[in-house]
Amino acid sequence: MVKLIFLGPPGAGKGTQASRIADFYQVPHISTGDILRNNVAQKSPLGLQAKEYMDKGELVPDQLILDMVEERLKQNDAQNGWILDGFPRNVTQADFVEKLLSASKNGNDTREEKAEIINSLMVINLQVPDKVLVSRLLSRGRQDDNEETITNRLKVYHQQTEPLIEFYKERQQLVTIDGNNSVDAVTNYLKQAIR
Ligand code: B4P
Repeated sequence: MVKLIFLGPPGAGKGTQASRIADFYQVPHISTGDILRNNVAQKSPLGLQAKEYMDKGELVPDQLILDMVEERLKQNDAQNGWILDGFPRNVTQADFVEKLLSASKNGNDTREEKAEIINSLMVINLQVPDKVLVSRLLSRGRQDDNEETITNRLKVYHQQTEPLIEFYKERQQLVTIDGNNSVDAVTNYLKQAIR
């Protein structure tokens, strides 16, 4: 069963690659950024709260994100694997994923079974230098792709998300891929790396 997390700074190509790999393995591509942007477009209560954080390049508060992800992972299409793109983005969110994964379906799983479920997770760290990220994002031009917001998103990434590299390295779940290559080349590296 494919259970993948795409980790990486803003503009590393998480969305681009997660969508290709999800098509390849026929599993849902769950992007917290996309779900949030849909909510913003629909002016839902979640969207109205999330917008101010996204516009500033801040992380949306955990409580809003955790409920949203838990709901999404309960849906039928997510029962046989998934790709999480842009989630987790801090240690609280990573702890939450681990808790969700180890939660037993019937309460009877042995310790070994739980460990196996957690071990089935693979985390892809897409590495791209900051300078390249800024130029990619400026040329994409989404609402949150202006210089001030990009600078803050990178700062937030280095402070809050980058520590997850160590978190997943310790758990031997991390695979680092050089994302500073053509889109097709990165997809090929990923297909080779995913077991
Ligand atoms: P996201 O939607 O996750 O966006 P991102 O990190 O900026 O982009 P990504 O890495 O997916 O880049 P992409 O493939 O599109 O987050 C947006 C905001 O939502 C956050 O700032 C935050 O406020 C909020 N949020 C989301 N998840 C959250 C969470 N879990 N907790 C709290 N808040 C959360 O690629 C970028 C550009 O590069 C594209 O134009 C693409 O075409 C280009 N590109 C990609 N790969 C390339 C390559 N190999 N070569 C050249 N260009 C490439």
